[in-house]
This record gives sequence, structure tokens and C-alpha cells, in this order.
Amino acid sequence: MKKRLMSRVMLGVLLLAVLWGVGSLALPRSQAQQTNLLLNPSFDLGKTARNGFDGDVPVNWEIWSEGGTRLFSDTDGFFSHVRSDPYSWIIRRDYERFTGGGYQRVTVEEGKSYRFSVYAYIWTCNDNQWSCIQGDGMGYSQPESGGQVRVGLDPTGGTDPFSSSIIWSPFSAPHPDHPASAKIPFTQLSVTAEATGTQMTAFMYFTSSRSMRWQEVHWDDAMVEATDGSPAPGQQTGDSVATPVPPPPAFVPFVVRQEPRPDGSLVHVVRDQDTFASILFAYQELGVTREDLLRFNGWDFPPQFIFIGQEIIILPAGSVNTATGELTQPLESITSGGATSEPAPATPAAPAAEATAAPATAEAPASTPGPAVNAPPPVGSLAPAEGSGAVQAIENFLPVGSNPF
Ligand SMILES: [Ca+2]
Repeated sequence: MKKRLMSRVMLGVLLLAVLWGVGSLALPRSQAQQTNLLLNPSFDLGKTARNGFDGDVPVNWEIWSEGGTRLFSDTDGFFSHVRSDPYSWIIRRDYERFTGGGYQRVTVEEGKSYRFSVYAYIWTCNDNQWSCIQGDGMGYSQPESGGQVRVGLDPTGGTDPFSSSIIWSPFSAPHPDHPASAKIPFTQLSVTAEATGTQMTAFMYFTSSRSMRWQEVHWDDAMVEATDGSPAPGQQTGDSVATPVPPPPAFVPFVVRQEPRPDGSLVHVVRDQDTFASILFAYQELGVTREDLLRFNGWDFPPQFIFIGQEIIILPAGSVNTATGELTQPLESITSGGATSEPAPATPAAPAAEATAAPATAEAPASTPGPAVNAPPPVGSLAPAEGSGAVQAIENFLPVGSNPF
């Protein structure tokens, strides 16, 4: 009798042990589903006003700006601006460069390592007809704003975005090109840090170096999770839904700046592997913008093809001191010399219908502002006319993220 009782007790203990085992096995799985320490990580759970800022801030998040600049903030539900429905977080300021972002503090275990990741894209533009409005069906963000983003973790749980204790990711400049009917691709940023106390703060950081008419950053799908300290996978890589990871800017062939001409103009003769963007980059230190290049050359948008030997006007005659290579007058006076493009006066602006195969070309010099320089050869149609054999077709838009800015 006693023996049987004992065996029943043993069986019960065994059963309990098994159940306990199953329970403890199941526990990590349920914990794994809750590893995101952030509240409202996808910015989808409502919004609230904040003093000193226009619009609303997603609940559970705080907004910051350098110098207390009054930024506009909101949840954005426009379909192409969202990575996870229904909203992303948009922070913007028009006509003025800014530095700002968001943050949230989370409770952590001291000494443990955590990873903060979030998706972002930047949209900065000056060109109301093309980049901002998608006039040719392909809008693009203009990286000449110097707009860039990074993410940080303050292991001490502080809330000052300028604190030296913050561990930052490298800067990234996700300025996408995208067709009007598609979602804009987001790029993931991440950073890992070890907690020095029981709280950590996750920061999103945007900054630009040049004012543009329209400048905004979108954030979506943030996460703070404990890690084992290994390097964060996917750091600085593109969204898997988007195009493959673009080559870093260093792979874009370097364009050598060319000497001014005797009339004080700067004209770039296209060489093998030059691209519109890399040419622009080569002269960027003079302050020349994408818009300037388009205007000086009578283009409405970057040419579909450029050709070896083609002359591209960087600055019109009289702009550059031929001895020193420096500007003879402030760039603003040069670029506004003939006609300003801002209020869309009598500048070219070809109707959208014409802007398909042959990108606004040879006729334009008549309305090209600024002093007339030796007119560049027309970009012409897609079929290269010269039979030199030295003709090189080059794409106008670099793949997402590969602009060398
Ligand atoms: Ca979302």
C-alpha cells in the first residue's frame, strides 16, 4: 500500500516537474514576443500636442529641436509615406534648415546591452515642378540640403540630445527617388549600447546644412531590444522591401573639377563614367546646386543620357576669376542673374507631356538665364548622333542612396 502511494507521489512530482519544464520552456518564447521595450514603436497609437511645436507628437514620444526651433510634427497617414500602416512620424520645417528629432526613455537592466533601430527616409526639395511634385512620375529628394539622419542611445537615460554620453550610429542620408504610385523606401538605422543604469534613452536625429523649400524626415517602426552584445545585424542596410543595398558613395567614380575658361565660365566636358550627380558633386564646393545646373543648361530635369565630350555649363561667363578660380561675385547674384526660378516666371518649364523620352533639351538655350556661354551641344534624343563610337550612355538618376552627397 505504502509503496503504491509512494509511486503515485513520485508520479505526481514527475508530472509537476514536466509541467514546470514545459512552462519554463514556453516562457522565453512569450518574452521574445515582447522584446520591444518602446511604447508606441510604430507611431500608430495616437498623438498629442507639445508646447513649442506645431502639430502633434505621437503618444509616448518626445520631440526635440536644436535651439528650440519650432518644428512641425505629426503622424502622417499618406499611403506612400508609411512603412507600417496607418502612420509614420513626420518632422519638418520649410524654408529653413534644422536639427531635431524624437526620443523615448525605456527601462533596462544595468550592464546589459541593447539595440535601438528605426526606419527613416528624408525628403528635401526645392524643385516644385519635379522633385517635390513628381512632375515626371518620379519624385526625388534632393541631397544638396545636406539632410542626414542617425540614431543614438544614451546609456545613462538622459534626455539631452547633445549629451556626450550618447552612443550614435554613423550618419546616413536616405534620400530616395521613387515613382508616384509606390511606397517610399525606408532605410533602417541602428545602434547598440550597454546600459549604465536602469534607464536608457533612444534618440532619433535629423540635421540639414542648407535651407530648402521643403524639408522633412519620416520615421517608422522603431525598436529597443536586449542583445547579446554582438554587432547589430542589418545596421545601415536598406529596407528589405526596397531595392538592394546600394553601393556606398565611394564607389561613384570621382569627377575631377575642370579649369575655368577664358571668358570666366566653368564648363565641364563629360568624361567616361561621369554622371549628372557626380559632376554636380565635383562643383558643389562652389555652392552650385542641381537646380543651377538644370537652369544653366536649359534642362527641366536631369538628362536621361549624357555623352563623353558633351559640355555642361556649371557657371556662366564672367562667374569665375580665371586666375584664382574663385567666384567673381556671390553665387546668389550669379544664379539669380538672368531669371529666378522660384516664382516660376518665364523660365522653360516644359509641359509634362513633352518630358518623356527626350529630356527638355536643345531649344532651351533661348530662355536660358544668365550670360550666353558657348552653347553646349544638345543632349539630343536617346540615339547618340555622333558616330565617334566614344558615346557613353549614363543614367541620370543614381540608385537610391548612391548619390555621392
Ligand atoms: Ca507605422
